[in-house]
Amino acid sequence: MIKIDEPYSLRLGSSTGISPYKVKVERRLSDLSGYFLDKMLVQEMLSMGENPVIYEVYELPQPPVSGMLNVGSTVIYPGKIGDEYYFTKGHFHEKESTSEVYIGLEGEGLILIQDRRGEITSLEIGPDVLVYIPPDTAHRSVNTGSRRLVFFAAYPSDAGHDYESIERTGFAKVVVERDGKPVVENNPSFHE
Ligand code: S6P
Ligand code: ZN
Repeated sequence: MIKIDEPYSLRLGSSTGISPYKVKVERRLSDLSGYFLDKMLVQEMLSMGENPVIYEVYELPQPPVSGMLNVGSTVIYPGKIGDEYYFTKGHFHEKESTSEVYIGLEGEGLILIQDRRGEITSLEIGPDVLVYIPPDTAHRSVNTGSRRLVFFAAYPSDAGHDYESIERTGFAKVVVERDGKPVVENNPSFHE
């Protein structure tokens, strides 16, 4: 058993990305209904009782105290809503000075990183790739592959999550399939 404040080691990989973990969060289509471009399709799927798991987060959280780190993993399942690949909600950290590091474990995808002015960068993630997320940027992960995308994350435990700010504007880009390949396009519903 891992105890707060004491040194620990854990294992990366397997079905949950990290083991052991303490908290599991599951996000289904119904939790993300306003997020995908094709809202009609989402409503149609939900009304037919189709509510797939889009992603799961496994975490070993610490108390929200400056200097401590949370570690976790995210598993995004392969799939699309229309042409749009499955993704995470995306968030800024409430404490704007906090950054984060992701390390790819399995599968392939893109991390969208957007600053307060709406400037956006997309970076590939996959096994043995580290992605650095600077302070005060919103981040969303997208599974562009045909298998699970799994990555490890470490971030200050007092960072907090602000989902509302980025939900209001949306991300400036979307990741969609065109001719069988992932393409990053301007988001027609983005508003600054
Ligand atoms: C936490 C870190 C990740 C995400 C996870 C799910 O700061 O960035 O653990 O929480 O990838 O994404 P979201 O946007 O639903 O929290
Ligand atoms: Zn984060």
